[in-house]
Amino acid sequence: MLMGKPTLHTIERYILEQQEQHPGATGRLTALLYDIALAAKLIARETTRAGIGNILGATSAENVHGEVQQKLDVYADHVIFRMNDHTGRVCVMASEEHDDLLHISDRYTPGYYVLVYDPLDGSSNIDVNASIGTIFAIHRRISPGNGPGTLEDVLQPGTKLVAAAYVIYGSSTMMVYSTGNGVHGFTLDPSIGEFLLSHPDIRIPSPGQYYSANHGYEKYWSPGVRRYVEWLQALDDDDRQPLGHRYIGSMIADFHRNLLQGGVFVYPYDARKPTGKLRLTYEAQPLAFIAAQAGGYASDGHRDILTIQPDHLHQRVPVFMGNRDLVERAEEFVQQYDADFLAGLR
Ligand code: FDP
Repeated sequence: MLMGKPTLHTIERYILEQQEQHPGATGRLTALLYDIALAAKLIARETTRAGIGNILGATSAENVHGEVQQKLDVYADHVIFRMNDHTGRVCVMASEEHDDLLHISDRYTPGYYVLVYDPLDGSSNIDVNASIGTIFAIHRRISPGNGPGTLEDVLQPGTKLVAAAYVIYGSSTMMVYSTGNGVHGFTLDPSIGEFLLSHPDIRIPSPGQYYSANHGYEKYWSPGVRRYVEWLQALDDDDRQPLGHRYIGSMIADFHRNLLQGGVFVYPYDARKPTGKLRLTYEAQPLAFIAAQAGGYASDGHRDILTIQPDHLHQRVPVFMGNRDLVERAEEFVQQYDADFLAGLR
C-alpha cells in the first residue's frame, strides 16, 4: 500500500519542479545543476573508496597556495572540469586548485554561466577519514558577446550569485543547494545512485548551539576576536549558557553542522594572516549565499561578505558565518576593539 507515503523527490525532479515555477526559465541552469550533481556522485564514489584504493595520499604537486595537493583533489578538479567543458552551458570556470581561469576549448560553444568551484575542501582531512566537501558557485556572464568568459565574469560580488551548492562527503553524502529560493538538502542513496530530498527548506535554528574556531591560533587573535569568543563562552556572565565548541578543520563539515543545528563558524584575520585563510570566491561567497538563504548571515567583521567586490582570483577573506545574531555580535566586538590591531597589520 503506497498511499500516505511521502513523495520521493530525486534531485533532478526537485530542480525541475523549481524551474517550472519560473515561466521564463530556459532549463540551462537546471541542466548545469544536474551536471554538478553527477560530478558530485563521481567524486563521492572515489572519496568512499579512498582508504582502499591507491588514490590515498598526496601527490608531489603543490597548488597555488603552496599546499600539497591530494590525489583526490586532482581527481575532483578534473571531473568537474570535464563534466562542464563541452556542454555549452558554461563560458568560463575557475577552480581553487588553479592559478588562472579555466577556459572552454574553442571546439565547444561558450555558454551563459560562470562556474567557480573548490573541488575538495578540507583535503588535509582525507587521510584521517574526516568529512570533506566540494563547493560550487554559479554566476551569469557579464562580459559582452558570446565568446569565451573573462576574469570579469568570475570576479563578481556574491550578491550576483545565481546559485551555490556544496557537497559533503561524510557518514553519508549530501548535496545542499540554493538558487535563491531557500536551501534544500539531498542525501545520496548509494544503492540506487540518486540524491533524494531529505532536508527541504533548511533554516538555521535559533538559538545557535555551537561555535567553530581554531583555538590553536588563539595567541595570534586580535583583542576583538578574543573578547567575542569569550562572549560565546559566556565568560562574562555566570547566568548565560555558553555555546558548545566544535571544530573539525574542514569548512564544509563545520558549516554544515552549524547550518543544521545553529551556530557560528569563525576564521578571522590574525597576527599571521591579516586577511584570514579562506578564499572569497571559492569558499566564502557560496557559503555566505547559502547561509543567507537559510536565514543566516556572513561577515568579514565589517560588512556582508556577499557585498565584497573581489579584486583577484585567489583573494582571502576573514569569515564570521552562521546565525545572524551571533555574526552581528562578532561585528560589534571587532569594530569596537580591533581598529588598532588592523592598522598594525597594514
Ligand atoms: P584545508 O586546508 O584542509 O583544505 O580552506 C581550507 C580549509 O581546509 C578549510 O576547509 C578549513 O576550515 C580550514 O582550511 C582549516 O584551516 P586550519 O587548519 O588553519 O584551521
